[in-house]
Amino acid sequence: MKYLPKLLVFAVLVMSTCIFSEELHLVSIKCIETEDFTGADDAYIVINGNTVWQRKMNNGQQRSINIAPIKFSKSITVELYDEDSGPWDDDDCLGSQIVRDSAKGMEDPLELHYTEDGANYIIYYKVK
Ligand SMILES: [Ca+2]
Ligand SMILES: [Ca+2]
Ligand SMILES: [Ca+2]
Repeated sequence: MKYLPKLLVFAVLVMSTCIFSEELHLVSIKCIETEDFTGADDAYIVINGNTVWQRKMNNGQQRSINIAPIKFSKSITVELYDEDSGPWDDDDCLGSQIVRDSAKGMEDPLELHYTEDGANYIIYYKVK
C-alpha cells in the first residue's frame, strides 16, 4: 500500500499527457484593418479565459507572438479582442476561432481569420 500515492501521481501524470497531447503554437498576428478608427487597436488574445498576449496593432502591422505553447486536447478556442477604455466603450470581440487537433503536424503555419466589428486580422499558428 505504501506505493499507492506514488502510483496515483504517476497515473495522473500519464493520463494528463495523454489527454492534453496537442500543443498550440501561436506564431504571429497580422492586422489588415483595425477595429478602432482613431488609431491603433489594443489587441489581445484570450485562451481558456486568460489573456495570453496583448500589443498595439495598426493597419498593415505583423508581430510575432512569443509565448509558450498551450497544451490542449481535440480543440481549443482562440478569441481576439480590442481593448477600449471609458465607461461607455466596452472591449470589442473581433472573433472567436477554433483550432483542432487535425491541424497537427502541418509544416506551414495555418490561419485564423478575425473579421467581426469591421476589423480584419489573421493569426498564424501551428499544432505540434
Ligand atoms: Ca474598439
Ligand atoms: Ca481600442
Ligand atoms: Ca468598443
